[in-house]
Amino acid sequence: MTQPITEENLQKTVEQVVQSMKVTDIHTHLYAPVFGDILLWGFDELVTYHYLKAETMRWVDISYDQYWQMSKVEQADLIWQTLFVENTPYSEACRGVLTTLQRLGLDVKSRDVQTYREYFESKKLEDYVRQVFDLAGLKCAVMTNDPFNPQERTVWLDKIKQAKAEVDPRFRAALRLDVLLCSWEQSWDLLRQWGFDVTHDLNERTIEEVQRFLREWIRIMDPVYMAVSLPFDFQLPEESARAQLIESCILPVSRETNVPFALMVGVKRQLNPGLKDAGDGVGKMDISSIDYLCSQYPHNKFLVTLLARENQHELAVLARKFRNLLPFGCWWFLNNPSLIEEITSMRLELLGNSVILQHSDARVLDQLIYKWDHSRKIIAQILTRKYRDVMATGWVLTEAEIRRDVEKLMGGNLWSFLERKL
Ligand code: RAT
Ligand code: ZN
Repeated sequence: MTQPITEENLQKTVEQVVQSMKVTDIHTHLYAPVFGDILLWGFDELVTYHYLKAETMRWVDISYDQYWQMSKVEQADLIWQTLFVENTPYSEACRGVLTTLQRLGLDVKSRDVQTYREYFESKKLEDYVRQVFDLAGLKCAVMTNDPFNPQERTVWLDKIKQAKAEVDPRFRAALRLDVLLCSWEQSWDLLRQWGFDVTHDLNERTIEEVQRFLREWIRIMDPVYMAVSLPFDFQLPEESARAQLIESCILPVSRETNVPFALMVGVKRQLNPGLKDAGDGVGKMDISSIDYLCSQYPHNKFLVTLLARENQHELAVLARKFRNLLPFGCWWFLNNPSLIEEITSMRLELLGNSVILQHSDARVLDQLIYKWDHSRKIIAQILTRKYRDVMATGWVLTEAEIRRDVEKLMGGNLWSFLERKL
């Protein structure tokens, strides 16, 4: 273990370390089994992933409405026929389905959808979660928890809070605040119905009460962070309810409770509403809003991922300036091999080890398998190149040092960021 790494064993060692590292997946849309059927899994869910719906709708000659009227199984059959039978499935989302089936031990060349369905039907969810976590090499997955979602709320308030039950420790919460921040027109009234003394006008009392709402949900969920997905035209400072809620409510509570604020910026919401959950696009954001947050709130911690490729370099440069900013992952449309390669290389060159390289964004449990499989391969290749360059100077490395680096890059930095005093 402390033997120096040689030119000959470098690649193999890095691959082994990256392959075997148990990761913290900092952003997913998965749920612990206690949440019931909002945890998606199985063949039909895999194949009807919204990334694949968008790809299918480029080919088929049916209206969006006709598509949405189909049952889940019919949708899956159409997607399979269109993308896997009539075309070669090499888009990243298609290949992901194949990697998943293969790693589960299914015969991909049979193209036998019936057998695939039967395989999942024979599974018990509890065992299957364990199997997927093992195959994906996960220590824990951070969920996306919306206190405004009625189904989720009920589980938190009835099952977890009342029974004083622990959420499955493999799943950690993230308090997602899109509804509070981006739909104040509706959310203030819901808060009022839930007993918070708020008005539409963001006066002093309302601000105190929104803070109380946040503290209460932090107590209930014990989240790793509070998060919001923001549109590409997000600006701060600005005269809007959203900006005021961030500065007057989120940031003070985030600082006081040491629950960082995660900003995911760059969506063009519902660019094509006919596609529903597959209808969002991407736009370049003005990074000066993140400058503003990091410099004006030096005692707050920010986790940031941006959706536009064009924003990636300036985000890495900004992180060099502010230790309260931790960039993470290659998000959504960036979670493709060519872009992971580019963004990850650049981040390592500008930030060394002080970044979280990847998250899965899995919406379907089984996707953990392929998302981490594909990312690990690219991360190992890039790190091998980086270590080779360092070794070319005469620098000597050990396996323990490689393990230390990879642990930080694949989630460890999240936990040290949470504990760090600023
Ligand atoms: O990647 C996705 O599945 C997107 O639809 C979004 O959920 C995005 O990741 C988000 O968290 O808003
Ligand atoms: Zn997401």
